[in-house]
Amino acid sequence: MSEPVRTFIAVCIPSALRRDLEEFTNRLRRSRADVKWVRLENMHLTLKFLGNVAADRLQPVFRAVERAVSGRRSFDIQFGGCGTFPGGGHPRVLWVGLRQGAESLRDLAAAVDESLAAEGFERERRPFSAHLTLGRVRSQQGIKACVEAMQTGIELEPFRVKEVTIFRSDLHPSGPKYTPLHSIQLEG
Ligand code: 2AM
Repeated sequence: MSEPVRTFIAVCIPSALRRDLEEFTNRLRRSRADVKWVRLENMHLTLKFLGNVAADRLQPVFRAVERAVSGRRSFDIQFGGCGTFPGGGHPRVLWVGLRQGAESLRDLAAAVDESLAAEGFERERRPFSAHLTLGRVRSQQGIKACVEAMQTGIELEPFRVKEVTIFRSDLHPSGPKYTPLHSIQLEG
């Protein structure tokens, strides 16, 4: 039996935008909050997290995502605004939201979830909330200043979502390594 593969499905972000996001992160870093910041190469928009998938189930995952994506058109996304999970006190996740394209992304995530559920994968129970994780809070040390710094907000150029990618995630002490396994193009 081969090792299971930690798997998730996501939209990739153009490298120029990831650089802009990193610049914003660098401003937040100055608060010296105890946050594990997402590395530039790891920034993405998650559509669905599957966790461990048996290696022989990967092909059915690819086919299910293909069915979900098939016939859907590419769409524009624009980042804007920041927030935390949970909102209010004791944030655990710091994120950038969408000012454009959130509904299209939600529809796409719902289609992917639905298609994978038909293959026997567990349905997402939480409502989809479009976000790009910038950092994960380790302790609340310095977090207030960091969240305050986030209030300046961020507004980036829009970009077109043209494909959906299935990634494997390998966890290492130095941080996760994400490897694209299969990409599926949206139409037009
Ligand atoms: P996040 O951006 O909201 O943190 C790879 O781990 C991706 O899968 C992350 O971007 C993460 O989303 C998402 N994900 C969703 N649920 C997860 C879970 N239970 N464990 C790890 N990652 C999860």
